[in-house]
Amino acid sequence: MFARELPELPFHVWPDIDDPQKVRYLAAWQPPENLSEVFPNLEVLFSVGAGVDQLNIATIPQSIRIVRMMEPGLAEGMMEYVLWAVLSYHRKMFHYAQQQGQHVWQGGANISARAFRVGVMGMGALGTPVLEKLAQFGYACNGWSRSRHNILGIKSYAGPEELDAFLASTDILICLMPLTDATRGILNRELFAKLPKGSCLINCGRGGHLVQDDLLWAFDNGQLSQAVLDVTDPEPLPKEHPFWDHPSIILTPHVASSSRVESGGEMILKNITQYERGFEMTGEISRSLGY
Ligand code: NDP
Ligand code: OXD
Repeated sequence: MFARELPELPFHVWPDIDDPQKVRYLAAWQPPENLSEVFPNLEVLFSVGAGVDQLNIATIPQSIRIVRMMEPGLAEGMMEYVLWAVLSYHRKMFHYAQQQGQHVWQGGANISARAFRVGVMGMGALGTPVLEKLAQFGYACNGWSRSRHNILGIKSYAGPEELDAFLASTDILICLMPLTDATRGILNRELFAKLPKGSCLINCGRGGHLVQDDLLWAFDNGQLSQAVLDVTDPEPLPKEHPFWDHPSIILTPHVASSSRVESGGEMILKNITQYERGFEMTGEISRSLGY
């Protein structure tokens, strides 16, 4: 793709990088810690994922711009995953899968999607299309983020002062925030206690958002009835970890979404072109906010 679209820009795949002094752009998940020693003339670091929490931003020289992945394939995958999890909870599919294991045939009522209030923490490149998709399916949708967002049909809550009101009107809580100093451990006992009793948690953000013991507390106290965790800390969890066999936890191995090769490559190409023309790049992070 690079050879076709930007033939004047030599493209190398690690570790076959030719002269590291000539490297101006790097696309990576976890680049080497001593980035500026390895690539002294690096100008832009592209994270191949949406998140940048895998980078040690403080050690990356200020002169290097950091750009995360924002591409339609990531959003599409996330919409599919969250829709699957919300529909499965609403239509009791996790419960029926357990029943099948016990050879039990016992149906339940047909409850409207409108009866479920879905709250998405993080109304960004992924949270917004997820909210829009869920609203199409009839769920009552709310979002919470640092700043207010105007999305048709979605109630937007903003900042710490509106978090309690958001939680009080959420039956299914979805975490789609970046992991930063401000959000680490945000899914904790205090937060769970503010949700209606028996709520469901879907964590597609990062394992570091969740305080694991507090999740077990929330089940023991009936505060939560179900969790779907696509991310854990560490990944994978140790074999003896209680989450593996917990009847109310569904674990998936960090597969909610990922960057797609074609559309992700196109995004990096487009950003390099923008950068070389002196324009803004899509997905450049704020170093002070950490996302
Ligand atoms: P964005 O940066 O586009 O959106 C982040 C959202 O979180 C924004 O709405 C932002 O608010 C909000 N936010 C950030 N900090 C806070 C805070 N302290 N309080 C309240 N809201 C906050 O990110 P993406 O949507 O692209 O991705 C989100 C995350 O999803 C990634 O960082 C990654 O961790 C995770 N992810 C997981 C995947 C998986 O497979 N499980 C795949 C891809 C991503 P505001 O709008 O006001 O800035
Ligand atoms: C990402 C991820 O951040 O896959 O893109 O988790």
